[in-house]
Formats: sequence, C-alpha cells, structure tokens
Amino acid sequence: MRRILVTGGAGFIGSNFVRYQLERYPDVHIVVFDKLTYAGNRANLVDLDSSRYTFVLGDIADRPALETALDGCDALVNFAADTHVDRSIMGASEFIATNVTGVYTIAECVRALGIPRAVLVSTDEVYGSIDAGAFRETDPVAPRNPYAASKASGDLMALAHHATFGTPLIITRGSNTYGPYQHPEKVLPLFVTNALEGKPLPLYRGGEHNVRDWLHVRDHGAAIDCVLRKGTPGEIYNIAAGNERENLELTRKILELTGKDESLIQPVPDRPGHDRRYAVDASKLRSLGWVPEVPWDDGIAATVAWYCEHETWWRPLKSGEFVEYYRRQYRVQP
Ligand code: NAD
Ligand code: TDX
Repeated sequence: MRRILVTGGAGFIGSNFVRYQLERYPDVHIVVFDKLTYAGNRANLVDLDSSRYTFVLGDIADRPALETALDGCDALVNFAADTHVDRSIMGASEFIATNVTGVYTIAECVRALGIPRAVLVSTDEVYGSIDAGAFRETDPVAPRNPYAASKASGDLMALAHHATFGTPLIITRGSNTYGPYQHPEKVLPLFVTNALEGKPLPLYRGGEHNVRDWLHVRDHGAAIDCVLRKGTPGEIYNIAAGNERENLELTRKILELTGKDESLIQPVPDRPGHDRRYAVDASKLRSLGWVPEVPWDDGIAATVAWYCEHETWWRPLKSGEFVEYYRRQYRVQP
C-alpha cells in the first residue's frame, strides 16, 4: 500500500496508527483527514516527518470533500468518530452525524471510487455488557448507551453495504485502549492528570463494580494494520489483549505510579446505564497472526510516565470548553 487515507488521524488511536505506519512502512504516504473537533489535535502529529503525510481538514459526512481526499489512495482506515460515552448521554446528535451518516458516506465514497480496501474501526461496546465469558464476532449487537448505539448502527450500515454492493469494508471491534495522546476526558488520562494536579479522581460507584479490558494503543494499531493487510472484506475482527481490571484496581495503580494516596479517590454517582463489563474473544484476529506485545505492567507504567512528562500537551486540553463540560458532568470545577 502506497497511499492510505486515515480519517480521524488527529485523534488518539488514529495519530498513534499514523506513527506506526510511518515507522513500519518506509514507502507509505498517509493522508490524514480530520474535522478537528475538540478531540482532534494537530499536536498529536507534531513529531512526525511532515514530508510523509498530508493533513486535510474535513468532515467524513461531507461526500465531495471526502471523495477529493480519497482519490488516488489505495486504502482507507476510519478512526473518525465521536467517542465519549458521557458526552453521548448529554446529547447524541453529533454521534449520529459522524458515527452513522459519516460511516455511510465513507461506504459510498469507497464504492464510487473503487477503493480496494477500507477498515472501519469500531468498538467492543456494540455487543453490550457481559457478566462472564467473551463475545464472538457472530454474536448480535446489543448496545446500551447512545455512543455504542451509534457505533453499532454504523457497523450495520457497513455490513449491509458490503452485502448489497460488495463494498470491501472490514470492521474491527477493539477494547478499551490506553497510551499516549488520549484526550483527558477518558478515565485513564483524566485520573493521571487529576492526580498530578492533586485533584479528586471521580470514580463512578466507587469503581468496584465495573471491569474494562485494557489494550495498549500500539497493539491496537498493529491489529488494525494486520486486518487492513490480511482481513477479509465483509468480516468483523475483535481486538483485545486480556488485561481485565476493575476500575478501582486501575485507579489504585495510577495513584501508586503518580506517588499519590487513596484520599484522592472520590466516589461519585454512577453513569446512567453504565455497562458492567466488556469482553471480546480475539481468536479470529490471532489466527491472522496478530499477538499483543505490550505487557500491562510495562504499558501502564510507560503511559503514566508519558503524561507526567507531557504536561504541555495535556494542560491546554483541560481548559476552555473542557471546564464547562467538566462542571456539567461532575458538578465541580476541573
Ligand atoms: P478520539 O475521540 O481521540 O478521536 C476522534 C478523531 O475523529 C478526532 O481527531 C476528531 O477530530 C475526529 N473526528 C470526529 N468527527 C469527525 C468527522 N465528522 N469527520 C472527520 N473527523 C472527525 O477517538 P479515539 O479514542 O482515537 O477512537 C478512534 C476510534 O476507535 C473510534 O471509532 C472509536 O469508536 C474507536 N475505539 C476507541 C476505543 C478507546 O478506548 N479510545 C476503544 C475501541 C474503539
Ligand atoms: O470520570 C470517570 N469515572 C469513571 O469511573 C470516567 C470518565 C469513567 N469512569 C469509568 C467508566 C468506565 O467503567 O471508567 C471506565 C472507562 O470509562 P471511559 O474512559 O469513559 O471509557 P468507556 O466508557 O469504557 O469507553 C471506552 O472504551 C470503548 C472509550 O471511551 C470508547 O470510545 C470505546 O469505544
């Protein structure tokens, strides 16, 4: 592959994926197509060789703009999405515009231009919560919050597009991802940066009830690359590394690594409809040759160290609109 369009490439997983592609494939050129919402950030790409990628400001729901950017590319990988569950509970119209209409627009453009392959990055949340065991790709979707419902809707549209027109779309469903350049609205960077600031860590329902399975962003990017090159159009691939942690355990680890004590933990009222546990079985992807390479203990230590060393990156993100969001979400100042 010589020229890949990476939509949402200025966000957390997208920018790490661009970095991975440029490191691994010396001949590839990346076109980053991103709307730069509050979650998109040119600073996520600032260390990269600017001759190896092109940045295009645009909305995936804008068909003419997307077609122009896609022309001449031999693949597309979509990371563009509205991604925060708590914001989707406040209002989901943007989630529908990007995660459903935007995905439909991508499918139409891929078909119209005859692009050979496109990977649509989705989430384990589409399956809903599971108390024991793990979901397989053949299980039905059962989303339980507006964000997850919008992602499941995009997935269904993509699968229908493949079935109807043969559009070469492939879906990945990754688990909770962590690593550098994640917006500090998400639990891990929020808790690390709050701890560094000596501020409370707002743990929903005290953190003993909910479990997430943590996947390092580099392993997530490598998995998407594997699916891009070896996956079968019309198929779904789950991605997970098997690092399940209760939220309270994750919080204690963050406090230990930042040298803070548990008095910073602030139990707060639960997220409405809070999914207890997500778990997916990634054996289909492993059969393509992917294996996660970042052990949890190393990954979490390196990630916390990265936020400690990059205050100039996260500090501006905890100002402006974020202050209003935080007050509305937690009923306190950030
Ligand atoms: P993010 O919120 O950090 O970044 C999203 C990016 O998409 C931003 O750069 C934003 O500007 C851009 N964007 C939003 N709407 C757009 C639009 N209409 N047109 C063009 N660009 C737009 O997201 P992330 O955490 O990197 O997630 C990337 C993808 O991975 C999403 O599809 C998400 O559902 C999925 N996912 C995320 C996780 C996780 O834990 N973060 C886990 C599994 C799956
Ligand atoms: O302040 C908080 N307090 C808290 O206890 C926040 C923001 C979260 N939490 C809890 C809720 C979840 O159980 O931490 C857990 C993780 O929360 P988020 O970081 O909001 O992630 P989650 O809701 O699990 O969704 C994430 O994984 C799947 C991503 O945000 C999604 O984009 C992805 O699809």
